[in-house]
Amino acid sequence: MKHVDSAAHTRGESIYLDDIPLIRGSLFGAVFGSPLAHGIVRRLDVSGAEQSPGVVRVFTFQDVTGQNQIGGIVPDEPLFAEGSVHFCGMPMAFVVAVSETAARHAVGKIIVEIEPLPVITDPRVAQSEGELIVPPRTFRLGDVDGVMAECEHIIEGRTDTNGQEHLYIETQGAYAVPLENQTIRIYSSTQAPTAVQRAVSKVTGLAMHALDIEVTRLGGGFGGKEDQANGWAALCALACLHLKKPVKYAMPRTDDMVMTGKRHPYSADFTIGLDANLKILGYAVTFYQNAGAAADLSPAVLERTLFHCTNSYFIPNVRATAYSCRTNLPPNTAFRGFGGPQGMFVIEAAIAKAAEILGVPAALIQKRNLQKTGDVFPYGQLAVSEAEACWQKAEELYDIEALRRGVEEFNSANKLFKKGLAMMPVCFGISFTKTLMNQARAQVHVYTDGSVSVSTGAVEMGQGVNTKIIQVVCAVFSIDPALVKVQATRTFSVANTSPSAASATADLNGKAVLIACTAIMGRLKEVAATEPGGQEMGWKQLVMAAFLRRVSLSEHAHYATPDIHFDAGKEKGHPFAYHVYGTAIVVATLDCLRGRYTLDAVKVVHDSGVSMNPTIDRGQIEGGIVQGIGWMTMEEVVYDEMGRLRSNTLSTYKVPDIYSVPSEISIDFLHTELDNLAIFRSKAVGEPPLMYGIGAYFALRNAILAFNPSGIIPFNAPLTPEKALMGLYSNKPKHVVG
Ligand code: LUZ
Ligand code: MOS
Repeated sequence: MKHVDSAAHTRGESIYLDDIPLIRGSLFGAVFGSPLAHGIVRRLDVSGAEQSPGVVRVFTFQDVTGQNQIGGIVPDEPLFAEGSVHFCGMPMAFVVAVSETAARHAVGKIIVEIEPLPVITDPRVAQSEGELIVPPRTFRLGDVDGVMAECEHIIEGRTDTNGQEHLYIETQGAYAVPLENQTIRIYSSTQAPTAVQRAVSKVTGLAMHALDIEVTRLGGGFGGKEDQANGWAALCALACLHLKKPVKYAMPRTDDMVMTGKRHPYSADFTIGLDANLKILGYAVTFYQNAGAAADLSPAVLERTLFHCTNSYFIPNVRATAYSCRTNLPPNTAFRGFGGPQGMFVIEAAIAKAAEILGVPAALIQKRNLQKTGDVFPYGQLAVSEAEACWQKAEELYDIEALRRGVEEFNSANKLFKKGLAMMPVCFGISFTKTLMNQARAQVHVYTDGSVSVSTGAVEMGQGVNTKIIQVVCAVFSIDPALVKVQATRTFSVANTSPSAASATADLNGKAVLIACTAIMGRLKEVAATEPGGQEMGWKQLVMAAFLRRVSLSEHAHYATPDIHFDAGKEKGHPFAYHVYGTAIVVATLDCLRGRYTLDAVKVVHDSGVSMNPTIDRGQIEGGIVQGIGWMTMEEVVYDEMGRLRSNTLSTYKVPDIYSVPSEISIDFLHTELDNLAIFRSKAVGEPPLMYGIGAYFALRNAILAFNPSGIIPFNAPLTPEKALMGLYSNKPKHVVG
């Protein structure tokens, strides 16, 4: 089935926040953000803004009617700076005016005096000064220290991965509309309507039942709107409550880039121990997560880094410690993969370094250590593993040996261009790591004309979840998709929802829809069995017959993932419903004079279970790969030592465009019939493919080493053309041409 939005998207008719027709009298907000990354506020003078033309009112922390607090996991994030500032761009005031232009103009008239305090941007510095968001955590398996004594090879190293700007096409924003009796409807560009509802409730003091959060769709989220849509909605709601007028704030791109957090940069130290047969016996790793100035989702992201620190490999002895470090950057947040990619990069770097030192292909070490069914993860869950199946299918399908020979032949025939090849296996756990979040609800109405309306907690953000939900309905009712409509996601229709995140949205909400539809279908079957001529009735007739007999045509159902649990005290359990596996082969060509590169091919075998929509899943995989390549090779978030974002526009922050897409992306599905907890056994597909992009870093690294075998290339991503050039000419190669 085609993506239900494809026609409207193509015609430009789909409704995003900025397309909602405004109510007459609507007002517009603009945020004044802190110019300094850390300091004590000595003076905040908004009088100039108040007198600016068109301004209705300027809000600060003093106007908060509830609590000045939007922290989700840890209450450590004021909505408005109060007394001190902790990152550049931290909201200090919200100007509301009759037009966007008037509001933005007035922001420039606000005067602040801030007494500067020392700025920390490096997570290692924060850790050494005891600036931690939460206490460190350690996952343990076996006895790492003991086993290292038995290892033939012990290799140590350090890695650094940078952040990543979400760059959803639609920026953050909200539009708050007053209803009667202190009730507010908020249109929000959020992945988590309930999170917005909770945050607004806390800030305004209104009960959750007075806050209807509505989301039709997002122009992209990628995790950036899992937690960070809350603040803007709270600002609009607060102003709406005070002024009794609709208030809208859709962020200008630069505000969005400056004020919102990104993927967490990580620094890490590793020690990997191998025996003479290249079996990895032990792996010790310490992660330093750059959390930014407040917790946001950092503790959960940190946890997923630990869960994925061994990627697709079975390692019998592991010690992984992770620090969530408080710095003076905007609070970093969820981003596709949610800490998993950062953890996987380190084990891949450890394997690559071991391979380089031992003079063997990294693929040999990777292959020899792939996890098997029954192997235990460091957190205690037993694997039902497709790691070897994906790798083997990739070997057969794409003839890796021929590809490798092709690369070698190219490299011996060419001096100034070199190719590199890397394998990138992936294993990603599906479920929110917080067990309680793995629940969902759905409301299904069948109308007397036979049309069906579905509401769930799922937010459509381009990923195709509404299409999959329609497929679930059609499968149960055996009806045409044209009869089914998925409604906007609303907190008044479906309550207490988890964010659309963790790749689990179609599974959780789809299963709730399945339960609801199955219940309605059960009642309809009973009507068909007992009504004269019932067996011959078509869908519409049957629905009408049921209505006439006063049988309920509506259902509200609940689903909670069974069998999952995790004990954070012991750091052991069974947190994931299942894992998604895959293997990618990445080939890159490097221009050794300029450091520029192109990706020749990404060839993937992806474990999809039984894909319920191969077209949508393919789209998710292609997008994930390109986004992963962007993170690894070109997107460079730059903060200066004062904590100011230097890469704050699209001229200074390079994202993949059509020209950076690999010349070839081949996707083959590993079709597995094993029973699992995925909806219709169609495994989750949102996040896992991003990590194939990690292979691009290692393919490029291999190309650099083909040119300069003694090149020094820190494990520092993104490997931009500038860094590639430094690697190519590092350590004074003897054979430099020229
Ligand atoms: N959000 C969350 C997530 O709260 N918990 C998770 O485990 C998760 N995983 C991926 C993306 N968002
Ligand atoms: Mo996401 S990082 O699953 O919102």
